[in-house]
Amino acid sequence: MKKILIIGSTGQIGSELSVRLRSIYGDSNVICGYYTPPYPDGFFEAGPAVEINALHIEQIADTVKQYKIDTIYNLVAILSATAEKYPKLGWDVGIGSLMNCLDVARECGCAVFTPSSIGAFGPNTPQDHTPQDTIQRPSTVYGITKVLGELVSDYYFDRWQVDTRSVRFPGIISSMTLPGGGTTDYAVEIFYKAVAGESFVCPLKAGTFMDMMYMPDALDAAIDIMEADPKRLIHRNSFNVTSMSFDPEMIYAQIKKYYPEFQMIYDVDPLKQSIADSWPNCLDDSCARNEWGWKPHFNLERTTADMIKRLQNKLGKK
Ligand code: AKB
Repeated sequence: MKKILIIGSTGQIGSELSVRLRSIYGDSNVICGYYTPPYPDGFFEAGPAVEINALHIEQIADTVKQYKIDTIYNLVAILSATAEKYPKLGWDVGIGSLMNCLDVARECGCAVFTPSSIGAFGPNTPQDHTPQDTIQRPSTVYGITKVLGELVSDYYFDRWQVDTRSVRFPGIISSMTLPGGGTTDYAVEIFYKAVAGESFVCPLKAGTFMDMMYMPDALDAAIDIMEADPKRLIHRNSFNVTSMSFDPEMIYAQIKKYYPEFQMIYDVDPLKQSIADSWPNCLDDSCARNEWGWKPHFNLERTTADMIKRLQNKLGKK
């Protein structure tokens, strides 16, 4: 049975990944490293939790040794738009947490998952059906940290056989914990506004296409890549994965099927728009499909139906 440490377990992905991993490997085999509040409801009752500042390597090392951890999920990052406002913070947090995890993993024999992102691509990357192996010259500090993360993770595998694996996540849509500071966050916020009966101010222009994924598929991707047969992996860091690609008009039209009165207006945020314009419209994820059987289950229609049902319950709107 795996013994897993999640660092950054209270964020958008971590708060749901911890629940899913515990359902597979057992509550006591998944240790949640936390640092930044707010903490999800019932967080401290659900299983072992340890305060970890990912920039302090000894805190990671002590926890790994105490709990005999064999797999680290490193989910610590400052997302793209916030990192553009605070580039030094974006760099320090993204690279500091990654290097600490890799060094502890090397010493203690752990596998490491650190998500990459569509942000690892840039304005010179082919925008449609973006290949697995292509130009990666991002124009954001977040993207630079992600490219470095991919390269250094492959380096630790090639040089010291640290079992590093990862995926390039698109925007993730979810109902439990809000994302913060990302360029794709609008695709979550729009649902909250619709269900609350408010109008939505969209920060991106109509026609801005980006890859997206519903949380259950993102959890499958993070778990399946770590369970994949290493003999089948030609790539490691990181695999293109996607479930859908849409622009603001398409998600608005889907939500209007449930809330015909819902209104969306545009007030473009130049920073977010320039980041989104530098990212792909839609990825080619055939390497992930061929090398470890990646297959998403949620398209825009299914995501919309499930998000609305969950947010109606959460916000007491039905
Ligand atoms: C962001 O928008 O910064 C993230 C991402 C796509 O990596 N959601």
